[in-house]
Amino acid sequence: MIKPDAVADGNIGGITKMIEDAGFKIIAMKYTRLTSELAGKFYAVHAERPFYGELCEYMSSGPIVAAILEKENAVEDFRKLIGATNPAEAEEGTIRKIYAKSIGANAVHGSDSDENAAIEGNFYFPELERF
Ligand code: 3AN
Repeated sequence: MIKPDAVADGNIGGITKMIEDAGFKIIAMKYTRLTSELAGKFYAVHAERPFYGELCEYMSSGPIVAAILEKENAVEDFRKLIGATNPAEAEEGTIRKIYAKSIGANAVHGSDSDENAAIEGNFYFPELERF
């Protein structure tokens, strides 16, 4: 996902270019906006975390871009490309180092496992049978 801060700042193109240049193939992509309720569903695994309410509010604060990406070793390589959750700790050249504003408004989301990638892909693209 390209998060609301990055979409609002006009960074869809820059982030998408970095993703493609890193060898990821975009196999589905959608510009959309979550309601707070849907954001809560997407981030249900974080329901017990202190920042959950803030996270759901933020993720529904503006449009986002959801995409399914394909690559060998995609989960690990994408997390390397996006950098640490907190942009202050993200390595030079990572998407979050370049585009993220804070630990909450951190420009992008990437799935943390193949299993969650399938669940999250299906959340946005239920019409794609392979997910
Ligand atoms: P990541 O997105 O790097 O996998 P997670 O899974 O630890 O990070 O956190 C999920 C999302 O919750 C993050 N993308 C981030 O925007 C938000 N988040 C994490 N920690 C905090 C925090 N301390 N305060 C506000 N938001 C947070």
